[in-house]
Amino acid sequence: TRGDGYGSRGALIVLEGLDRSGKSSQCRMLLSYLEGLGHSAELWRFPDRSTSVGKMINEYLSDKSQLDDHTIHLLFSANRWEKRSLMETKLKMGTTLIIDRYSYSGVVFSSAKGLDFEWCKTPEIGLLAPDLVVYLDILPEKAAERAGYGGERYEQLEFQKKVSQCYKLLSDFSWEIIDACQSMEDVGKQIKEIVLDQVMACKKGKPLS
Ligand code: T5A
Ligand code: NA
Repeated sequence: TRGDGYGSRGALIVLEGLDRSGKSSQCRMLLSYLEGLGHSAELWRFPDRSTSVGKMINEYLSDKSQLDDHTIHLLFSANRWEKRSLMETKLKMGTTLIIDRYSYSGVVFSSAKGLDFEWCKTPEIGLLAPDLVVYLDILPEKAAERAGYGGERYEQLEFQKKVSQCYKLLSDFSWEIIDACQSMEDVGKQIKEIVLDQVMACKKGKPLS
């Protein structure tokens, strides 16, 4: 179905941030908000641990396997590539996709390990560009106080400090930076307004790139 019949499409919305910044919680709230307004929407996340590539990533993140830094970087990217055509189909059908992490996570986590910044970007070229990137901004020390921290490979304070610096290098004026230390409800309120603007702009024919 094509919504209003004029080629209206869904919006590609990406949430980024440090581990435990609140992305998953906000993505869920956003999904029910958009659905409540009658928009077609889905929640996706990367890594998508359900695919065969995703299973390798999951083993790596849970310290059950060791991989060369370049190898795991390319697997994270491959995990996005295997969903690319479905992503395009859904958007063109009019479904808004809310994505918990995307290429930006791929670049910042690997460059925080010391891999070349430009090299890290290369395998992402050709993936769909988001209509909006929302960055949940939190100090690494604050994120570390939240429940469940420390369970996976990258959840270490010193490393997350480097990740935070890499996000600052990568971000640009188009990102919406939200203070993630506010209550979940206040963070949610700010995100909803900005996202709804994008959803409406895409319905009116904003091109996909
Ligand atoms: N990675 C990922 C790469 O290296 N390369 C890549 O290409 C990609 C895609 C897994 C790891 O993989 C790396 C990055 C990651 O290290 P993940 O599965 O997305 O990525 O893991 P996390 O980001 O760690 O996901 P989390 O679920 O742990 O964190 P979220 O989603 O940011 O936070 P959330 O919503 O689960 O909340 C965490 C806790 O904080 C509370 C929640 O209740 C929960 O307990 N909370 C708040 N508390 C107070 N105030 C608020 N405003 C709160 N919001 C949430
Ligand atoms: Na995690």
